[in-house]
Amino acid sequence: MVAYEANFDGLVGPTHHYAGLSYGNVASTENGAAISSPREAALQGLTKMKALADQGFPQAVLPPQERPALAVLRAAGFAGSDAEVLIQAQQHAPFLLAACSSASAMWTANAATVSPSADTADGRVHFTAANLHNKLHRAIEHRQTSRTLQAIFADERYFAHHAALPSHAWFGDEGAANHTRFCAEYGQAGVAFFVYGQAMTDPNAPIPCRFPARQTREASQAIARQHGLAPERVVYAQQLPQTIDAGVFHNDVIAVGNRNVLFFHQNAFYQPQQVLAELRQKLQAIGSDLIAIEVPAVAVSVSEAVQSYLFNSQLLSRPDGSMCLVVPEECQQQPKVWRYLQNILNAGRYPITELKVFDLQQSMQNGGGPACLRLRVVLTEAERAAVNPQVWINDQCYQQLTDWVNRHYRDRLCIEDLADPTLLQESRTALDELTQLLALGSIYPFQQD
Ligand code: SUG
Repeated sequence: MVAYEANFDGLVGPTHHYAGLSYGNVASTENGAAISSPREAALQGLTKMKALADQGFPQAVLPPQERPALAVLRAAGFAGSDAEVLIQAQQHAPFLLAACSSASAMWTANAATVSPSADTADGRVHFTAANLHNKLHRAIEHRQTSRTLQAIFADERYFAHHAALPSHAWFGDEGAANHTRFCAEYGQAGVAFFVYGQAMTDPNAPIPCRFPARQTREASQAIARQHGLAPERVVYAQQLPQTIDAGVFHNDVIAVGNRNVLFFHQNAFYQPQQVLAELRQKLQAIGSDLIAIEVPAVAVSVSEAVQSYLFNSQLLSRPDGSMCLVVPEECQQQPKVWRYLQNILNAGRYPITELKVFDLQQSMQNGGGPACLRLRVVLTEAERAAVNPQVWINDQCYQQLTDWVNRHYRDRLCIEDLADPTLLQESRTALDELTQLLALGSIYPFQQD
């Protein structure tokens, strides 16, 4: 069956701001007091989507969530009119207000784990919304994420949706950011590679001591089971705990894979030889040879990888089999990283033949690079035809969304603005119009989550 990979990028929401909400994510902590530009953030994301769509890569968009999340503030005991709730929250629980206002759903690599139909027992594309249990501002995303995914991938003949795993540390799940699918051809059975930070049932396995491990092995195993993946085509690997402590809060900050290529840092995995051997063997069983591009720590240190987001790149296949690496501008600004990338291109023995550089600074300052901003969904022609057609990025959709952003988004936002009731109103008006532009139906039950 012929299939291809489509990228569903998150559209940055109108409340995008910096609040240092993600302990363990270095950029988030460092920029906790910075002033944001929601408009610029959304336009930067749209520019990437349009450029990749223009190059022939299937590209779609996922809408933002309603923020501030008034229902969560009310659940925390704030009462009265919306304006009163916002003001009280700002006075008594500013961190909570910031968390409830985060536009973090933009990082759709964390929206869900997706298994293509070629890999699942019932031959449907399976989605499990990520519970994002480790961070409050992210743990409030999954209900809306499920509604959104169900509205876009609605046809039950092709798509199966699973609610997020139970919200408990045992099942900490961060979605596709810790999941890579390897294959020979997108439409053929592939190998699912799940990378976790902590195994709750293995007291002898090492754990990070400074920052939290967000993904558990138990969560990954539960997803593999409910998606009906064949155990002989699944590999579990632990992240090296020291890299989590160095700011690698998701595997996609230290490794990226596509088809039979794994581009990764020497310090990405615990017991890397075993991990690579199992991957190699399971890929061989499906008729594919793993190409492992390992970046040594002497060439690029973990800290340089975290600063530049070298591995938070998108590795995209062209029809001729060559690949293009989509990197953030920060890679160009880091001489060692840039040199390393040139060496890869010049080596002539890797499938990566082109680099595409994007300015994603607004997202990067919160620890979100090109790969964080997209959810990969492998689709056959029939499945593609069953996707809500309005979400595909083309000239018209891009123009409409750009106009929409320019009409509704603020140019500047700081923490103090989050209690402004007009921001809530602007946000609701914008989302209401967006549901019409993207023909999504009533996916936002304002205030009910
Ligand atoms: O969960 N940052 C996000 C970044 C997510 C990146 N995604 C992937 N690597 N796939 C996070 O840490 C920062 C929000 C703030 O501090 O305002 C934040 O949520």
